[in-house]
Amino acid sequence: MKIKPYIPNDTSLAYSVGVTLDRFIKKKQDDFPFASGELSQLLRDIALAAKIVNRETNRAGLANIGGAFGHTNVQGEEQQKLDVIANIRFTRALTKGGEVCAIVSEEDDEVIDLQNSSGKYVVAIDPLDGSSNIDVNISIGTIFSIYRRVTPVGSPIQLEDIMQPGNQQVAAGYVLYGSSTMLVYTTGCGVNGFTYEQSLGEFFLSHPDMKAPLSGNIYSINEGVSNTFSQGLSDYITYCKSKNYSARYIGSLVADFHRNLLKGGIYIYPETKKNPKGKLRLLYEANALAFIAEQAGADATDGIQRILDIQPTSLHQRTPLYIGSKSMVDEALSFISKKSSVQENH
Ligand code: P6P
Repeated sequence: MKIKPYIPNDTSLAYSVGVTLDRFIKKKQDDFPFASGELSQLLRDIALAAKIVNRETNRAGLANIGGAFGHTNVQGEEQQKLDVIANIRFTRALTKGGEVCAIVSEEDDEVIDLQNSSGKYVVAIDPLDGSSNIDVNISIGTIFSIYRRVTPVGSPIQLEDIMQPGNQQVAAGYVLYGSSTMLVYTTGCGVNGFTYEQSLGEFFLSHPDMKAPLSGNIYSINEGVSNTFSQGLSDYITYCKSKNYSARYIGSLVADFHRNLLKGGIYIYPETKKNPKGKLRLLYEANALAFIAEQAGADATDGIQRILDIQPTSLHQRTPLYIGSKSMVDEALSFISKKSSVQENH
């Protein structure tokens, strides 16, 4: 019998479609000798829900699932229909996957206890951030953090399983439903981005080992409320203008964060009169993006301390957020701390 050697690089007839998310997760799992596969399964469950939410955001205008749901969430924000749908999709996928014991969601007032005490993991999620942009076809996103529960598997979940600082995350990521749909995540060994190929229903590795530029010339902030900025922050914005930086603010955190991660830049949501503790939520927005930022060589702070070191005290607590290229975050902090120290001395 003649055996013909396989020629792996024969792309003359059929180009390689690349590395699927599933294959990447499996390979990375093999890199951890003691990995048991539960986290891998959890990541697959999130990817499945992302594919479904992607389909629904793409057809929102056609399927009468755009617009307001008619309720307000615990944040006092008007829920969009897709907020509710996305929340159902991710909660259902994580429940059926069997790896999760509890979920903290922007869309639910209380912790969702999945009654699965054998689940090792806790997920904090913003199922659809920026959803007010859905009806005007601007990019929106999902943001998620994954923690290992700290109480014994098999026992009822406790608050300490939920209120963990961001430096305890085992994984974090976001899905960007934009001109293309991407899933970007980290498990603490760098950041990798996957682009969704609709025709095959698969995420393919498109941005391996993502690294943020150390600096940049893009600043993202809502200057419409600049009259309530601290003097230090106002001085920093003036500095950005003096350097001819570009102002880019989409009003969708995941979209602004993703662009700044690739091109270099800083996103700032400070304390404002309307949001005296900042607008963004620590558990399911700031922590996940801060983990990704630091894994990509960038920075994330609340203006005083590292986001990942903040000990949560309440489920939906908010935090000021300065996140992006390291040197730009340092620059911003230098203006803020200078002014605050001057004010303290008066
Ligand atoms: P503002 C969306 O509601 C969000 O949470 C982020 O995605 C976005 O960056 C920010 O709020 C926009 O808030 O107050 O500038 O409209």
